[in-house]
Amino acid sequence: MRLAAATLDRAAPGAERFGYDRAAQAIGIVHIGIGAFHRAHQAWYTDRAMDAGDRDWAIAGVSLRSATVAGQLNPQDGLYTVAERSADTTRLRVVGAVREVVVATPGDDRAAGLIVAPETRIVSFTITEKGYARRADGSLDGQAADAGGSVYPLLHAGLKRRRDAGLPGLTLLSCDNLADNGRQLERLLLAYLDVHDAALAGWVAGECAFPSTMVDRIVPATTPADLDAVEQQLGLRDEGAVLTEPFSQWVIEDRFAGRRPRWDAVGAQLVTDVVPYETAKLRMLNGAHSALAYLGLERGHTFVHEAIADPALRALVEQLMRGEAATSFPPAPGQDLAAYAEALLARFANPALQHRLAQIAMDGSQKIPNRWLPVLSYHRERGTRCPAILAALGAWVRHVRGDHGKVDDPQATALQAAWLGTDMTGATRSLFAPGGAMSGVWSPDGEDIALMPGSPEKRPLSG
Ligand code: CS2
Repeated sequence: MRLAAATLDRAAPGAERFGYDRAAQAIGIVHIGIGAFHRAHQAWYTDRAMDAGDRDWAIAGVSLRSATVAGQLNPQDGLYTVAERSADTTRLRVVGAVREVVVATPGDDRAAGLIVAPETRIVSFTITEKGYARRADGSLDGQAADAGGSVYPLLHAGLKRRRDAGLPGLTLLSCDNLADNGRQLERLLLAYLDVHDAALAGWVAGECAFPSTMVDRIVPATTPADLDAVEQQLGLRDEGAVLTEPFSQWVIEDRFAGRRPRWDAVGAQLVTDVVPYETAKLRMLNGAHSALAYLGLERGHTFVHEAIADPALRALVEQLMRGEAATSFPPAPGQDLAAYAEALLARFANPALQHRLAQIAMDGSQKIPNRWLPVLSYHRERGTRCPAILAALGAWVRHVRGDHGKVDDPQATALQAAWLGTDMTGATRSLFAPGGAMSGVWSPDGEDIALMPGSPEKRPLSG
């Protein structure tokens, strides 16, 4: 029997669930990119905020490309389970915050209609790094921004109708792993509107707010075996279940255009400056993740917990986090980066998560400029080297050649072209050269390249 409003009473009594009246809640949030991460993170916070008495923050999810999540959640009345897995237990919570999922297809204006609804106060985003249609140097890629599945035409249509209806502006809340994600979304959206509708750009700049956020929860892609395990424990079939770790963190810049949910009542941190948290997270957690992905795949590992148990990789990740990333920015008062590194190592070691390195290895061209390159550039200016990040960069350059199968990256063709008729050194140079897939960002020089393990053999580390 499938999870849905009518069957919820049959869920196993051990599963936690919301206690508020779902039908009485207005939709206050439109979330674009309703993948597993949103369901295990922002929707989970919102659900608990409504449980704590906050009202009218039901979420309408929007998918920009695929109908998969709509097919999972709509037959279940939006209900799904978050399964928190540690080494010895799995804790379930059925989340009621999501009302419906709409697929934004050309010619169907339901998604824009959600943005125009007067009760909508927040439009939030988990569209992944590549969803922002940025070139490597951070500027808007106009062609990608106009392509099918892009978020920008939808925002254009929805915000224009909102302004024309005389409704107040919105908070546009980026929840993706980009440095200063709020400012980036604002800059990119205004660049898009400047070309298409300059008057609307003025209205958006004046009436909308773009807080930055740091989001953190490890959410591996759900597998069929995970769905079976949740079914066993819940007593109902849930096609939309998501698996995650017990840990979760959300730091939000308190700069909203109107009212906001009381996410701070359920553990989120509302702060005036997100940057130190976001920088630590991107450079230490995500930077270590990407290093584990490319180096771990080369060493024959499949999962994060296996890679971090490999002594050579463990030592490299400690050097990357503590010696290179943590020394590359000023921490906020009271921010303990040594303890943060320790906690990250423990999270990576969680064997119950089965977090695939291949999932993290995707879209490297979009991730590396936030995770590794600012650290390398910081240390180069001071004349210090980053052997761990350079080793990881070497593994990434080999990865884009296709060493681990098809390269899953919006720049795959350009990345692979860098390898045509050349070796590791030549490929690295041409990736970062003007016109290369990574041009316009920090680029390694001869000395850096010399430090990148250059041989094409599969096991470049000792140990
Ligand atoms: C990972 C992130 O796939 C990746 O690139 O590094 O999804 C990571 O698991 C999350 O940012 C953790 O909060």
